[in-house]
Amino acid sequence: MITKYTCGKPIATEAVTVSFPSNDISGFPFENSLNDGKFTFAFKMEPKDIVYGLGESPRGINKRGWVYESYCSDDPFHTETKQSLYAAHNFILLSGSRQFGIFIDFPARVSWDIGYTIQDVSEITIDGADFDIYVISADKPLEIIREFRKAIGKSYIPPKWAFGYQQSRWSYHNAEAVDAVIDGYNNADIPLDCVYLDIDYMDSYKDFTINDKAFPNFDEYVKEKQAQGIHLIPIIDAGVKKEDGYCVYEEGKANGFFCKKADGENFEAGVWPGVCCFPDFLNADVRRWFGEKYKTLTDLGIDGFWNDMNEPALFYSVEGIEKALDKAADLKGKNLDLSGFFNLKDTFMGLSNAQEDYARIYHNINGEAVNHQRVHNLYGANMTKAAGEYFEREFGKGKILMFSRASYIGAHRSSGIWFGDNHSWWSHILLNLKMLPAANMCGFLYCGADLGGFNENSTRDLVLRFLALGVFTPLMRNHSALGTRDQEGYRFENPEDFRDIIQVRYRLIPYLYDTFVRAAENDGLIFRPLSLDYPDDPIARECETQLMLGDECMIAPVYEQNVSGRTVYLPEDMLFVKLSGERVDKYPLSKGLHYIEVALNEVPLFIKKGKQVPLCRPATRTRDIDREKLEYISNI
Ligand code: MIG
Repeated sequence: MITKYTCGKPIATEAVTVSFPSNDISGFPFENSLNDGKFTFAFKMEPKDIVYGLGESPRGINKRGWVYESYCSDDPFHTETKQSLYAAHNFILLSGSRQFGIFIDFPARVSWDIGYTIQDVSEITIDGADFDIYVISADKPLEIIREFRKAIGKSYIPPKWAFGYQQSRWSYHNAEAVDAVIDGYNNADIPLDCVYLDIDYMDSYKDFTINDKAFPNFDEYVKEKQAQGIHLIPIIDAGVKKEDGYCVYEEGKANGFFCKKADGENFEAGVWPGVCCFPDFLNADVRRWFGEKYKTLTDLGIDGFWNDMNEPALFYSVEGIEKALDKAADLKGKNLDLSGFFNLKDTFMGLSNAQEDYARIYHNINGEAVNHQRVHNLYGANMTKAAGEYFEREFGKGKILMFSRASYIGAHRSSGIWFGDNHSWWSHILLNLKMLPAANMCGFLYCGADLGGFNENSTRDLVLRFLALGVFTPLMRNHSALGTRDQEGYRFENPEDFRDIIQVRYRLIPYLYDTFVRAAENDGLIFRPLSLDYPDDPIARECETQLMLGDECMIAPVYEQNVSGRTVYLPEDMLFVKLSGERVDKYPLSKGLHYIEVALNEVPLFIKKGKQVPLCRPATRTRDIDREKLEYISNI
């Protein structure tokens, strides 16, 4: 059962698609208070209670013992001391001595102190007095999640080829670089379906343009790649370059489609193209206009996109950098003492994603000027909605691949997400794993992290271990940052190890795709914490390094360097399977703790009793997968 409580006049977020009767907030069943325009409520937790949720956020599957903040942030350091990442997924679920789910439909800041200040108390603060809260109750945690998911509408299903292996890098600067990637994979006989185009494919970082020196005859090139079974996936950034004569800028300016400042002038800030204006995605007319811009690329045969920098990320605002430069000019020739120096340094460091800049932005929502800080968490979600609505109108459902960096619940209906700029750190394998069930709870089924790690140099073994988890994530994309070590599979010695891992993915695609579609259709989870399936098993309840996958499997990736395996907990007897290329080794294991050996070219998988998992024949492109020729790994 879902009970909705309303306070004030909430801004419509369209997160919830079912209409529920509104109850006055005075009836809200948790201890609460409304002070200084902020609403706070609290609940007590018993020692064994688990708090799940918050989608793409730092730290564990069990969110207890930390304070999180819903505030979409462009932060490329995903350390455990962070409070927010790129998304605002305001759903939590308490399970244990009692159970309930809570969804806070509020697009500005929410702070979630889940036993940080006081260990057994959760205190949640909503930075405003206009919101809806949905309290969800049911007999079992999984039913609570299903109720919630029913309320927020069906998850996005991408095209089938989006389950193929994808290679990205910032950037493959030109057609030769892209071809070298495809050749590298072809020559090593490693499967591949997509190559990504990062910002450098554009002309001066202008959305919906092509640098035709780097990619001459782009439309023919796209078709040539398609004939090779390769999809090119260009990036689209939120900021639109301010440049006279650039049609997107000119149209946006002429129609008043950009975000404004209080004085009615366009808000301007620097991102990759230099000074940019920002489409007002909170406005339906703007969404329609911007969504149709994608046609420029779909007309050329492009059928996949990733939307970036849509928190929105701001390197500096025009006002901010002027102030900083003035300050520096004032100091010229003066003897800077220590505090003067640090103050100057902080002034420049603080230019990016500055709160005072966000506070300067205004949206036009149905004719009303709304300050950005009130709707911050909807910006990226609505950018993605703009494109999603266009794709659905033009092509129907499920034809175009799209995923976004920033998101809010509701965006899961039109797009997937990726987990942003992680690091080539071993700890980020587990961070990736922990986000999966939480993202699923919030409706985001098509998701994944940058495999191999985005920032800093990766190593061969890290890429292989990361990929062995990525074999199971709907988005299986290797991506890395400018200036870091190359990490495409064929770049390392013995590329056949990469083939062994990625081939396993292709053999599993019929199974993974069906599991995905079933979860999307039934409002279910692809990935579940063990505790949801084995609530009475104390070891399963605390497991943070393994996940249940579909109705059949459990996964347990190796996540440390220089180890030949890991300890795994089986909550029941299972068949342990090592998959490597065409090889399938099976070891029946009993309930309990086991040390399993897993080589760098092997993917560990566990199959429950009474279940079987289909494997198709190996293929190098998804289009070559033959769903009729299946063999089964059976534990019946
Ligand atoms: O400021 O487009 O998260 O995946 O490669 C960095 C360049 C901008 C951030 C994205 C990343 C992408 C990068 N972008």
